[in-house]
Amino acid sequence: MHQQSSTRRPRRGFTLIEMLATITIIMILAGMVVAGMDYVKEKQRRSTAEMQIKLLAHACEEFKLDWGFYPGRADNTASDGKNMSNELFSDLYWDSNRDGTGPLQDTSQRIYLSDLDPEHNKQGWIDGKGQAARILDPWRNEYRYRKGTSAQNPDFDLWSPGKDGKTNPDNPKDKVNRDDIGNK
Ligand SMILES: [Ca+2]
Repeated sequence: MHQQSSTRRPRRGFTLIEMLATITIIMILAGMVVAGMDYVKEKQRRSTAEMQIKLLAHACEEFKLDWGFYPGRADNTASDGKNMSNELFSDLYWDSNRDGTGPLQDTSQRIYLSDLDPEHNKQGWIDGKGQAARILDPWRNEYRYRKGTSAQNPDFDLWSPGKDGKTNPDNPKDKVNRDDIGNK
């Protein structure tokens, strides 16, 4: 009886190899969870951008119905659409009749997209205060806008440079365009 119990090895817990294997498996599982969450977040950001572009594009069409031209000053035809989101903001929300008075003083002017109200910032897309505000995509980059500059799209182009924040509308084959959202 005594001899039998002495031949049984006492349990020593995990060996180093077992510990390493366990930790590795936990890390792989955790990595999969994080990757899965990133994937879902990215998908959400993309669909948010698609929805926001639709909102803005619709407001641009409403603006055109009233004024006969699309938002943005005609002399500004930056082909990369940079630094134009403030002009969209101004024409669609802040000062659509271009008389130099904002919505607080000028209550008679039309507001084409109330979601651009910087006070409520319903979409979380407004950067900056008052008339200097810019419109950002879900990756916190400015939406790109240009009008009447491309042969494919004679009215206007409105797009997000996507997750990489880069876009090259002059070369459709450029890799940086792959994650872009919207028309250009
Ligand atoms: Ca891009």
